[in-house]
Amino acid sequence: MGESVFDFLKPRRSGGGDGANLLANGSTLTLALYEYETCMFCQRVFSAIDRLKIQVEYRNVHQDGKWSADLRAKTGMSQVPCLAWQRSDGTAGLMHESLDIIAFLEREFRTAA
Ligand SMILES: N[C@@H](CCC(=O)N[C@@H](CS)C(=O)NCC(=O)O)C(=O)O
Repeated sequence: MGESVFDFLKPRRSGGGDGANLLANGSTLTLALYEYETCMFCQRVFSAIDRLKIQVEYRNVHQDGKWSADLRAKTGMSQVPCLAWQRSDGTAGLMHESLDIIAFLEREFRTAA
């Protein structure tokens, strides 16, 4: 999508990249967030990502039909935000609900800094 004069309305974003985060114990936690910009529940997750300074791969379901199809196939729902997480020990999961996602991120990263 190109730049717009309304870009100043978009929430500030940090993170990005491949979503890989090195934890204090040496393991890796890789994160991807199914989202879209104007979803207020997504915005509070964006704020937590910014505050915790973590890496998250963004999967915008409005910009790329691949991600909306992927979300529906994996969860049977189209609700965002949805966090996909994967640990280097092979465990993985998917999580809906912005407040649950923020609590998960705070648990994982509050002590990592
Ligand atoms: N309680 C949820 C609400 C999420 C929600 O309502 N998301 C809306 C977008 S703002 C959505 O995905 N609606 C479409 C759907 O549920 O299929 C949360 O806090 O994450």
